[in-house]
Amino acid sequence: MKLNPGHLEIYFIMGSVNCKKDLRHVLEEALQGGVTMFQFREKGAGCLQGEEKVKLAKELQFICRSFEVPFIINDDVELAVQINADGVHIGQEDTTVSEVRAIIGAERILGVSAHDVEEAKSAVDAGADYLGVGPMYPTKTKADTRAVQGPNVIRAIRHEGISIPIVGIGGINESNAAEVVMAGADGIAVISAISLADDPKASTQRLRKTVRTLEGFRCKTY
Ligand code: 3NM
Repeated sequence: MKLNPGHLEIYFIMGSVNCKKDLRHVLEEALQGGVTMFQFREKGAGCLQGEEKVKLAKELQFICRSFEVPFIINDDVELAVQINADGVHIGQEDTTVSEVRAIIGAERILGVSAHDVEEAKSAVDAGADYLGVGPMYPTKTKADTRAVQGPNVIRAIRHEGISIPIVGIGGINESNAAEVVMAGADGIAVISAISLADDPKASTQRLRKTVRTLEGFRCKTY
């Protein structure tokens, strides 16, 4: 599947440890609310392994397909190829961008986490399709994040002429999503703002409205 910037408006990320309800239902409600891309990120204490992980991945992939929303897998390149996922997201610590591209081919989406201008430039040069930039704000969801960057790092990346799709990530919610988009992001990547919401559908709808409303006002210095 080819990526278009609209896919990144509301990028929902989740694994089995990120929600209190059945995560299949949470995903369905989020998709009904307008999630534009989904990443299966099965990480953290108590996360599923082996066959259980594969089974859950296939179930979530099936749900995403019924909404025609890209299904991306965090880190696990082998699983992505095995179940024919739409793409892979990798961090700076994982296998190199060009190695992953060689394995997944040109047709699959490749996302890379970047924390500063240099990392963004090298990810683009190596063939990333989009960048996840963070953490924008403090987050309780991921323990080993880098220092909080704030939306200005996205502005700095745009000022360097990088034009590929970007999402901000880390601590984004309804009260700060606008700043991230204004800084030049195509959208926002969130875990807890949707996975732990009382009403994932309504939260997604509100987040999407914010991102959409600001579309014409984004920093586009490239
Ligand atoms: N990556 P929440 S922050 C998975 O900075 C992840 O690269 C980050 O969860 C980074 O939306 C993060 O609940 C956690 O804050 C995002």
